[in-house]
Amino acid sequence: MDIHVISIFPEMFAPVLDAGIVGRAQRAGLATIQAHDLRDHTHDRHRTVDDAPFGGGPGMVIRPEPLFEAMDAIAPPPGSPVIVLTPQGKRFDQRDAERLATASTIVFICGRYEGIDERARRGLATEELSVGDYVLTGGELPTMVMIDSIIRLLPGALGHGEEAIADDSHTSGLLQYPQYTRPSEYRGESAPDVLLSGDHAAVDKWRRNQALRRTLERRPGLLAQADLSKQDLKDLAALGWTPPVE
Ligand code: 9D3
Repeated sequence: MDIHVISIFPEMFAPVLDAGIVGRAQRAGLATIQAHDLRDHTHDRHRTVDDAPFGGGPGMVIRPEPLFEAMDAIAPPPGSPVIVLTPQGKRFDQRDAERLATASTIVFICGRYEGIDERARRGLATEELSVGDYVLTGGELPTMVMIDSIIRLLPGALGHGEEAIADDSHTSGLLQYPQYTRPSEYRGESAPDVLLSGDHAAVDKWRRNQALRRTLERRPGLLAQADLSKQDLKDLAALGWTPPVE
């Protein structure tokens, strides 16, 4: 997979993306990540990428020319996802990560200021994505969030111990159950006996029930989409939950 990023802060990316699993995936040849400096696609002495909004108002808007010229230089294969990061975008989720993990080339265009010129957005973007309803200073961190979630899905990106953890599907849309490790008692608090019992069926049952309780408490909206068994529905009913009617 070849990932291109267009940004006025291209130096932000390597320190984050050269570390950990994503760094290892790059070194293994599973993905390349190139951060392009938008200012390299300007023609004036001051390398100006932005200008005041037509019609007035606060802030600055990224001019279309450097964006189009940066895209001409990258020349992604036709049909490649070209993602503009913007607070107005669709909220990125795991399904987007799974879909984008099948692309061969992806371009991320990081907005700053009040956004990018509408003609660049319409002319270049195949989609617009956000990471959530909070205000950041630009699209660089959202881009890194998305790259991280996409690259870990590439075959071979996770080590053997990590593969099982990557099978997020078996948790089927519920929050994770609580985890414990040694020591079995710490500062007066014991790990649940069932986890030390060696009874794998009992452990599975306890974990599933804990996942259901946590999801109900913290993210009840997830339950409507979750893959729930008859037993799950019984357990949830015991906790006072009833399936929403469409
Ligand atoms: C103060 C400026 N705001 C006026 C209504 C709009 C605005 C423009 C640009 C707010 C933030 C930004 C910079 N953010 C992003 O480019 C961004 C972002 C975000 O802020 N939150 C969540 N996801 C994303 S993706 C890109």
